Amino acid sequence: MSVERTLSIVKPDAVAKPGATGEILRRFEEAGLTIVAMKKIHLTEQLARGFYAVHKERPFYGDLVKFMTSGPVVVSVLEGEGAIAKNRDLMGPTNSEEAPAGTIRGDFGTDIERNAAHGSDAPETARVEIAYFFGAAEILGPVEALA
Ligand code: 3AN
Repeated sequence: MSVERTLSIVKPDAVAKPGATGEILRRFEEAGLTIVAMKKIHLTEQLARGFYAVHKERPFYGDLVKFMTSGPVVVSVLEGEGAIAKNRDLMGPTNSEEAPAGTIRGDFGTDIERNAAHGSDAPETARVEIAYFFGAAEILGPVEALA
């Protein structure tokens, strides 16, 4: 396995629960993932539509955009060995109704839409999603990389 970076979003439903953001970030760190970039933002409709553009023909697209713009989110870049799979294991299955207790989606989500967290599903999507939210200078790396 190699060191990877993945994009994480703590979604509006989880951010709205007191203590949930901190607990989710704690789980990432406990699993050996390092937060190399992070910000709390309220997505505009345009940003949310663009992020989920692959789903634009799906029937749930409009509701998903509405949900993702309903409150602030915490977007971060997680780095570590096998970070993409590790993050997805911590999140659990997409549908919170099917996610076991102890997973992020099981503990903090409600259903398939309000599912507490997003994580990139592959190296290529991780690259695209990280670049969607963060410029190179906003991601922790060797100082020389910024020179
Ligand atoms: P994942 O985030 O687990 O990779 P995707 O990429 O299939 O799941 O779906 C992206 C997001 O779209 C999900 N996180 C979920 O919020 C939403 N979504 C997926 N399928 C549905 C559905 N059938 N109804 C409502 N929302 C959905």
